[in-house]
Amino acid sequence: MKNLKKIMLGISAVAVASTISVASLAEEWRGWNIHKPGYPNTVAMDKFAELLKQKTGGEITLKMFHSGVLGNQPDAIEQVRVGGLAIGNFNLGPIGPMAAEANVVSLPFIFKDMGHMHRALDGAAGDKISAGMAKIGIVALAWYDSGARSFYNSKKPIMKPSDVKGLKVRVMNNDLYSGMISALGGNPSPMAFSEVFQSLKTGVVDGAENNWPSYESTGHFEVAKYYSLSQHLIIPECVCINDKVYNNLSAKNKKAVKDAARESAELQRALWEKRAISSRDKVMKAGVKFNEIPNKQAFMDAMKPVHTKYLSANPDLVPLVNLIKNTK
Ligand code: GTR
Repeated sequence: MKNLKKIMLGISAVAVASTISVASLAEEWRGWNIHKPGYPNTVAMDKFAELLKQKTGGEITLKMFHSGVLGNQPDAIEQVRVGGLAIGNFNLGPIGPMAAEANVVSLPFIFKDMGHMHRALDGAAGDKISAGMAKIGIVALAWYDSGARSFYNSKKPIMKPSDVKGLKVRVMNNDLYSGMISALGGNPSPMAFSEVFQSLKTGVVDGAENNWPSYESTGHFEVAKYYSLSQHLIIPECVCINDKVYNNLSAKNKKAVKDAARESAELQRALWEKRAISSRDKVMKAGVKFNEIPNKQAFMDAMKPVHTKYLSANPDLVPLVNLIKNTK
């Protein structure tokens, strides 16, 4: 009996020792994503997790939490900063208030189109934005697409800036967006993404702004049927990792993580292109009242004070803004 006890103790000691050694070899990360299953970002982040495991030979695994179940975006960004979460797929909009360089992408109409945004992000401006994010403890591994954001609401088509007058418009948490709505004479209402559907439905807000895929995936098109193609913001998104988690990796695993993120971004961009079209088709079929904006310059002019105010408060960002504007 005594011997059996000794044997059992021996076995459990071995078991404990092997668990410890496995645990210290393998890292298990948690990742945040706001979107639902099937959304391009969700599919791409799952692919990222799969590639990560493959490329690190199982040394790193990532458990993705989708649909915003781990909380709203500003809180999740904070969690990645402090290391409560390792990774997130974030829109640069809510990162902007924490990282000045990242905020320049939230100046309305700063990018002419998606191509311009890609060239700027993949070039010197992207490096400066990444450096700004690194200062707050976040490493941008790759950039995802998020299309162009346009206005939608439950009241009327928006054709000219004054049509926004008096409308309550939901925006993401960033003073630049509140300033943008105020500049048009509307009432900005900063609010978490998850609350927008109910707020549109009950009239807490009249409208919001987003790209086709988010307008569709959230069901906002069912409760705010006027979509007006203002395309006032083209905001990139990132696959972002906590800096300490990243910097503690071996050179080999750092490369594996970056490669996995970049490959997932290629997939995300390809899926995005298709989804932007299928989402638009779906909401049109569902009876959305769509309109183009006859004179976009009028919106650019009306939003100019947002640029002026921001750049006079942050003169050190003028060169970065010019770098973006001059990116061919
Ligand atoms: C989506 C974006 C999300 C979130 C959302 C919002 O287009 O992918 O990360 O920022 O918009 O409006 O809150």
